[in-house]
Amino acid sequence: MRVFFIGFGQAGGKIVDMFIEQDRRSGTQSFRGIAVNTARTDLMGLKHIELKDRILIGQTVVKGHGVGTDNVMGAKITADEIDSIINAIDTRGTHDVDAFVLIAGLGGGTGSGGSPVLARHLKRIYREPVYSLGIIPAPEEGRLYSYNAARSLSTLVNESDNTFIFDNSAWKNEGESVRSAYERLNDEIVRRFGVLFRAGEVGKSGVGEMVVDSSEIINTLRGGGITSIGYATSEVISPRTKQKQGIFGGLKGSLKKKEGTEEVLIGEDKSAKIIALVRRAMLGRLTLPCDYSTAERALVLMAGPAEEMDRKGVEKSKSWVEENIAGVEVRGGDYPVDSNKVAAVVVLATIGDAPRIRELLEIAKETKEDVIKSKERRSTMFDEGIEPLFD
Ligand SMILES: Nc1nc2c(ncn2[C@@H]2O[C@H](COP(=O)(O)OP(=O)(O)OP(=O)(O)O)[C@@H](O)[C@H]2O)c(=O)[nH]1
Ligand SMILES: [Mg+2]
Repeated sequence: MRVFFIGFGQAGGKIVDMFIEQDRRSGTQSFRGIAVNTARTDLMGLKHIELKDRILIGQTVVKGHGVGTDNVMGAKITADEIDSIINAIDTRGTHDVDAFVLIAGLGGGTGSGGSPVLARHLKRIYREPVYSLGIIPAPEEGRLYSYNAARSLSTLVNESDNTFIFDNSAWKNEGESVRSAYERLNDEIVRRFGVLFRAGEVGKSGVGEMVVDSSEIINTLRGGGITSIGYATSEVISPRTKQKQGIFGGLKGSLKKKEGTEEVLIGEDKSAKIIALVRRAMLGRLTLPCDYSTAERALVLMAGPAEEMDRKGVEKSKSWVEENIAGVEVRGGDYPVDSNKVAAVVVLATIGDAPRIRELLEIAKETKEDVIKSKERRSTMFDEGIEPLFD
């Protein structure tokens, strides 16, 4: 799908920078991206987003030094300078875009406050869906970050067509600080969402067995609310590689390769392998740990060498996912990429329960006692009455 990314704040900018790099490397040219920030040094630190696509806002207020975790100020600056942000987006071209994706760390000031404001305006102006990818802070970052994230999130979910969540605390290792883990976490984010967002684009590796186009992604996300993503990969020994290596001749269809504790089969066991991979993706660590059985819709995506793709495998995986989620709408497909791995992504759309979201909202409620009821909500998860960032 053709995605226009907007990285808001430092985390958002860095992640969009990586998506742009990934897109250049893969040669699909399906991504376009800009970074918006109140801090000049953060923008200067980016590597792949062109200089003209790095937009500094709030210069008259904070002189390029950032808003220092004040997300109300982040929201205000964004609202005041919304015309120049929209203008920058327009200038980059939006006619061939399938969706906008806003990315921000929700615990700070700029991205946390600014992304819901921008989502609201983009939705008013463009017909294409506006999705957000919100990164939620780990508890160790402190209550202020959780409070910021909870307020931003409830507003963001209302303003976006769907909100993907990545939970930093679920992804950092025991004993590792969140900060030192950023690079690794960003890599995990871009790998997963890269498989999802590149779906439907025809690369140099050709078309899939069961083509999935952007409308299927859009329909999966139609319910709004919060969405979590599962991902798993396995190595392949493709016939091509075998020939090249010249040592596996004659074993086609029965060759096995050990990957971790799992035996990976090729040849006639293609569909069994795909089902196993999809199960691992959905039952493993999700971007937002949640009860998958509460998901309203799902999308199963496979990416890998063309000879590894299998329609039956995708169909069977879809049925398995359908048996395990609340809703009955499960879509699926595959697309070839030039890789020595097969990747499966399971999109669990519009989930009904996630412990970390509840916890975040609880912290925010305790932190702010004079809570007011938010007027309009899409997600039942926000029935806790957290004060929104703006009305
Ligand atoms: N996964 C990940 N999370 C990050 C990264 N950088 C920051 N975060 C998270 O995002 C939150 C917000 O941080 P920033 O993106 O630096 O904040 P900002 O939007 O620039 O806002 P201000 O600096 O306060 O103006 C932090 O509390 C972290 O939870 C990163 O590189 N990767
Ligand atoms: Mg910053």
